[in-house]
Amino acid sequence: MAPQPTRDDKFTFGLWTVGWQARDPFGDATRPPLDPVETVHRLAELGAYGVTFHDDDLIPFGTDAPERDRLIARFRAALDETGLVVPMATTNLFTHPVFKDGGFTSNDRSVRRFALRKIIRNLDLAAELGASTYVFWGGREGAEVDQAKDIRAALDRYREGIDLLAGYVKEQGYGIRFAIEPKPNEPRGDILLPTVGHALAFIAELEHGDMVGLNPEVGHEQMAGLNFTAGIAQALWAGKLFHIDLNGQRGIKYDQDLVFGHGDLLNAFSLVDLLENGSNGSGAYEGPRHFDYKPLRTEDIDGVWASAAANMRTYLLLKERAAAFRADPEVAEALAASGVADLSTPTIKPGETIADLVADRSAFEDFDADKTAERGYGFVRLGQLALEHVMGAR
Ligand code: GLT
Ligand code: MN
Ligand code: MN
Repeated sequence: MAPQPTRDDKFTFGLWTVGWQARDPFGDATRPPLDPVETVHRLAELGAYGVTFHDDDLIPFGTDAPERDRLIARFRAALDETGLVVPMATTNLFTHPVFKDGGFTSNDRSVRRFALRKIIRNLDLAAELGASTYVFWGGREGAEVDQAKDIRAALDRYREGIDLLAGYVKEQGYGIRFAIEPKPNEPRGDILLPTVGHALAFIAELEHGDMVGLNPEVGHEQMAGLNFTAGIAQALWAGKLFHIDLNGQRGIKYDQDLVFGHGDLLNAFSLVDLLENGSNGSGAYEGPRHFDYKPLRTEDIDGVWASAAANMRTYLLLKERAAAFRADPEVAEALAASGVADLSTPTIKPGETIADLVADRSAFEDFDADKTAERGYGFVRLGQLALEHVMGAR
């Protein structure tokens, strides 16, 4: 029986995902534009929970005020009719040529001031529409030439901008938190805050770091050759997984934005297992499951909606597989044999001091390193059990 998505699954999509007309650096659009109102209706029919947008996805750059109001009103009406929510919004600081050297970190101060104003306007709209997360993806914040960008000054300006906006959100009393989305490169040769780790370190330097977390994307970490599930685990550990962009990527190459699971399927499995079962059998992440993918350029409009459904179906199938994995007694036995739960025991006993440790002969003088090294950890067995569950062989 095919799992059917429901609102409770909290699946969300960006207007720019299904709405991507498939223009790429080598070719023209292969699909007509999609009306955001139609997108809302189609996503609702497919069982999605919400929709997200950049300012310019909803209101084309340069639209005058009355037309802006009209576009917002009809979008709002579609949300009301369908019950879809807007849990997240973001700013387009990358399409217009004015942002060719970045928004927050352009060498041109007037561009930086314009970027802040553009964000503030859309933050107000995001709050009006009830969004609780505001994403910052800095695709143009970077450089190709080492001498062209003073990275430390750029980070100063990035911090200045994020702190200024965070202060504004607090002042206005908006129930919004910020989520920074790392990416190593593309469109810039090198992008600032390239990975989850860099972004976490940046957040630690902020004045308003308490309301700033992450929106990691599967493909972006994988473009850097990193393990996405491990990165998500560290974001959770830091209390900073505010949002997530799910998609697929096949190795270190350009950003593919494939359907979720259409890449490293085993890592997608461990990711869903972590999100759904990560905290002692209950979910480690309660936020939206946001798909940030691009329907392949080869697809027509039917293929677009089929690919949207595929993201949700893959997630639900992996969720089923993860539940089966966790319920399998052989898995429980293999986990125990591997000592996975033993890592939760603190290395130092309660009340033990460093002097006690130094006095403990069994920890060093009498410790038989060679004997202890004979232990096999059985990790391959665990990996094989995971793989067999993914394949539906167990
Ligand atoms: C852009 C990018 C995505 C970001 C979006 C948010 S825009 O499509 O490729 O990864 O999440 O700005
Ligand atoms: Mn991407
Ligand atoms: Mn993304």
